[in-house]
Amino acid sequence: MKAGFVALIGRPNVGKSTLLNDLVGQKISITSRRPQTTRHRIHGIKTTEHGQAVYVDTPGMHASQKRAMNRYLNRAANSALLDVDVVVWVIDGPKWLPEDDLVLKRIKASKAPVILAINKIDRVEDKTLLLPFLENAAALHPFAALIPVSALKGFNLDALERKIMELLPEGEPIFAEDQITDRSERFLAAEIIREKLLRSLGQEVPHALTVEIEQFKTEGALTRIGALIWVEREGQKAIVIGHKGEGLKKVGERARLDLEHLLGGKVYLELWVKVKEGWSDDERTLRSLGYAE
Ligand SMILES: Nc1nc2c(ncn2[C@@H]2O[C@H](COP(=O)(O)OP(=O)(O)O)[C@@H](O)[C@H]2O)c(=O)[nH]1
Ligand SMILES: [Mg+2]
Repeated sequence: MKAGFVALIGRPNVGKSTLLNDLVGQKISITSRRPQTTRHRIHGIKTTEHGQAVYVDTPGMHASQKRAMNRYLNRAANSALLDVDVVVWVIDGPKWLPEDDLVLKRIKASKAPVILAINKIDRVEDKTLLLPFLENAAALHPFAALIPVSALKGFNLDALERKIMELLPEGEPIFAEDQITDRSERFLAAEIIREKLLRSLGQEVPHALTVEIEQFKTEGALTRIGALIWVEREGQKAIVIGHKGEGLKKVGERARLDLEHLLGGKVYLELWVKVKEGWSDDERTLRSLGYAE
């Protein structure tokens, strides 16, 4: 049997979390086009007859270190590289940005074998572009493999999984065989609410937003969840709530459906929006809101 940790790393928005959910076969990590969708390291566990792969989803590596939140995100991403057996570096098709160079530097410092996963291949219309790109990429690092995939369409993931299994060390399963994540239902609930917010809001609010679960109570088949949505300014609060409360209502409805699916029962969800100025640039507040290693 094989067993070990597999880090999914790369710059923001390349599809790391989509890939994690696909590999595990269940939605564990939230996804959106917005920056900072993934803010935590999240384990997704996949056990098969060949062994157990513990995938570690990470925040995107990015250049900005300005705010405390950005520093936290980079720490969480970088430290994931330290103790893993295999690294899957995800890139966005043949689209190379300066932040990919930053990731390259980081993987050079890691001792684990690296698979380059060229994702979003469904978007590459002219496949002849791919070959010269792969040749150039192969020269950057002694990769264990270069594998074109589409996390969204589920294309070529079996090849990726096979290569990962091959590279994992021999060992006994690390987690119980039926466990699929290391995160609590409470954590997943906060994330689901944040995903619905990210997907319904414009460009400006995502960085300023976090969700704190205040109440999580199971009463038979019903779960009562009360959550605080923290933003940084009054204007953002108005945007989240929306005209006559419609914005918040939609977010609540969408989140409730996902939560009922996750928990397998009825959910009673209450959301409040509150302002805490500068929460994302204050180390202590960040820790109190769960942004701690
Ligand atoms: N077309 C296409 N879009 C994808 C693919 N994988 C992910 N995406 C989209 O890319 C965006 C970012 O995905 P996400 O998994 O959150 O990226 P992350 O920031 O690297 O975790 C989302 O809108 C996904 O639906 C893919 O294979 N093809
Ligand atoms: Mg992500």
